[in-house]
Amino acid sequence: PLTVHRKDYRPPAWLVPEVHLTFDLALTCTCVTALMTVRRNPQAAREECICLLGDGIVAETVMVDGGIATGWHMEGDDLILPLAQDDAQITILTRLDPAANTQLMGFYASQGMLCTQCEAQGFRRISFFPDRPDVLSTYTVRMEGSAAQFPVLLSNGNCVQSGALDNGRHFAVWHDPWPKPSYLFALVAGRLVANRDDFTTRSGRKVDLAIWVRPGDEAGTAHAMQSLKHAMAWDEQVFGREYDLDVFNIVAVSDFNMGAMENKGLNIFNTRYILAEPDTATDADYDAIEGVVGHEYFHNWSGNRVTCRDWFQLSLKEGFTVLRDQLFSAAMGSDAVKRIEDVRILRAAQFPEDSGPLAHPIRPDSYQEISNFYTATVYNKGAEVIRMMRTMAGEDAFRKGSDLYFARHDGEAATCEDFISAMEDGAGLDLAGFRRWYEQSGTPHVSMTMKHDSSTGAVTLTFVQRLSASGDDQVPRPMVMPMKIALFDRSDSAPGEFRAQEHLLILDARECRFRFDGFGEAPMVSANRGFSAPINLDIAHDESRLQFLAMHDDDPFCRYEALQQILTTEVLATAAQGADTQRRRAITDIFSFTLADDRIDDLMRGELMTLPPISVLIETAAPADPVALQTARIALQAAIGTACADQLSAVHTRTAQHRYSLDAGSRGARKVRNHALFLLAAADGDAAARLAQRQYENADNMTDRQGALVAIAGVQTSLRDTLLEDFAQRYRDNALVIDKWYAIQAGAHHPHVLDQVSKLAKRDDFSLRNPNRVRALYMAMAGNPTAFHEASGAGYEMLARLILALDPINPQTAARFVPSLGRWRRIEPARSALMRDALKRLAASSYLSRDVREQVDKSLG
Ligand code: B3K
Ligand code: ZN
Repeated sequence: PLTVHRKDYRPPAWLVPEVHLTFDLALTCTCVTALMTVRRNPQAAREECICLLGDGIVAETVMVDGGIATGWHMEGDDLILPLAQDDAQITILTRLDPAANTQLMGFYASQGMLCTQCEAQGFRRISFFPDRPDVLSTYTVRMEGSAAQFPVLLSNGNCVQSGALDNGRHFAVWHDPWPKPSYLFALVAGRLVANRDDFTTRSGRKVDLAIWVRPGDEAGTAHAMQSLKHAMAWDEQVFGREYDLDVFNIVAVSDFNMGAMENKGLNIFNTRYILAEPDTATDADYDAIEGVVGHEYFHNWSGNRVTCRDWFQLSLKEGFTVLRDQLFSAAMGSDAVKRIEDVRILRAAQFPEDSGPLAHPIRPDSYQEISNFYTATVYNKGAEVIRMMRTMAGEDAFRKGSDLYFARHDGEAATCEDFISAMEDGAGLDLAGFRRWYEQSGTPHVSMTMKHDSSTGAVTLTFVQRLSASGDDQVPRPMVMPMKIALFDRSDSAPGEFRAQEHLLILDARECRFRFDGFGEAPMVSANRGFSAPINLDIAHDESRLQFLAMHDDDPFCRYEALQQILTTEVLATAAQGADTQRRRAITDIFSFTLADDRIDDLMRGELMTLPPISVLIETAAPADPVALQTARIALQAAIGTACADQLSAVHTRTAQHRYSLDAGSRGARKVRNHALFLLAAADGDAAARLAQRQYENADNMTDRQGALVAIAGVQTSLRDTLLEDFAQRYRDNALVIDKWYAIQAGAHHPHVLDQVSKLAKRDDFSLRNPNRVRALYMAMAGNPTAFHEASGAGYEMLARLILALDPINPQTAARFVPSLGRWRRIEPARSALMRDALKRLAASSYLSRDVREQVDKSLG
């Protein structure tokens, strides 16, 4: 397989300032005519031919400057065309069958509508083109087709012309004045209805907003529209970024490989990140919609106005845009809870990636298939790296840096290095050593020790980094990172009134030492506050320090973190050598304290009632017995549920009074209510099943109803089948809710879960062609230790069979399932061998896509 290397980047030999596309639309045969104005790039080495990249398409006609072209040839999928002059007009005709496009890349059909997905390399499945992000063109797109079948015709930019044609046909012409790379091209045609609104930018531009959905889905678009308007206002206030077209369209599509796509002026979304009503969407769904709508909107500047020079720079737009959406969601809701959620995702998804065979720097050095690099590392660790710059610079200086970046590179295809330089110049930072974060993979390990001298009152903190070598030079070098700490003086705090001054330390060497004076007694250290650095921080284990912080740290993240550490230690110890009553007692005391603590709101309380995710436990225990960890985790829930039964029941009763709304109080109530139910269910399944049934039946919203169903799905009771069946009937017409129904069953701790997954896969409403449905069933299965890590290896086998069946249909989505098997190094020997066997069987398959091949080879390697 061909490996692409970052160091091989060369500027494009030919530029394409202008593109005119004509689409003659039909579900099984769409005719595309591409007219490109091309020009030699004076900045690049001279090439006699232009290389027009293709993927699975055939050129029916090739013309140059109005005449039939001769002398062109194919090299694999690509069209090589000799050009004598410095300028030319190239016309190429291709014919596509969108209904047969099951990969959902390029131009495809979904439920009777036609749409595109071009990032990263889908445009070359539509037309031959220098399909690379550093070739920027202005696009004019003409679509024509049956007015009955495709009443709505959309593309990027503004609609400049439209009208009726003969034979029930019509047309529309769209023009996007902003030069863009081909990956941002989009087209949608179909029977759609719009929720319309408008937004006036701060300089007075009135923007028409529309969210397009299938008829009947309009009512579900209100929250997405609100989120969009909030995002537009927030980006003006916080980043000084204004929208730059007169229309902004969003279309929701049921068959989509990822969450959404930021095409210029025409975002295309997975329906699951648009549609929400109280009866069908949970509070978490509402939050995800706000986050993704914001994310795609923010790309208009971080991604579209300033785009990427090449795909190695992906984190330039993704890391930055994730940070922007995180800050936006924090501003719209709870700062504290948002930070905790973001770190939990990082730990659960990115840390395992970074310690495994698929680890890569946020700016990778090579790839075989770029689709495999839309990872938690590029996105979430990328966001953490830019967040560190912000922490070191401070908010105001960071804003100066981002302003300079946008001003310097507007209209350009930039690099991560450009971003770092703009931050240095604009924010006044020296990021020389910090650049290592872009070069080095792996989660840094830092250990901290404290010394206290009672005669002088001096406290010394020493931070030591464990260094690893990687990259070109193989010289181990330290990472530079901001470390926020606070020291709590044990002697001078009144109960409930613990306050300490926060310090921002910069760690920039293998070993760093800091001295603080004035402590008669050894203080308690709260370190890496707000998770200021995305690292593993080891501090000599001290129960009393952790217990204190878990109840009193005024940094919400550190309070959560202290409790997570206590719980993790307990689960690991129980899995290895059984429960210990004294440790248990300390934990249930903290839970009891937390349930009664009126200094925090319910949203925060809900975080503190959450046990560490199983993937974090596996990562920490390595080599792990996932089933033993799962059993120990449930046993701990049961112990908490038993010890705190009265308080938990009281919480469950108290929160039943809340009326449904989306405000923090009401959401918080639902959150603690579900967590109370989960803990009670672990303790006493039968009693909790009756409680869950009542919650299910009285629910007037999906958070309550789904919570009840999740609780009961883990209990062996006849009520389980009754409620699951009721849910399926109640929501049979709503695909997104039926996805939840699949996921709840596949994710349940239940002895026959694998049989149930097999049965679900045979249902009529299960299809390998719908990524949401496939993910609902199999991602839930792969994340459920009871199913995936079943001792016989049947779970691994099931996933391998899925990958083989899905690969010829949708390689991008198939490849996403490989990393679960790739975790074998972290698992105990017997299962580890079975996981490797499954990978080996995949590797031996006669047909594998480039997507799956790369992930399988690397996972074994
Ligand atoms: N930029 C798109 C991701 C496209 C992935 C294609 N394999 C979504 C986003 O991050 O906003
Ligand atoms: Zn993005």
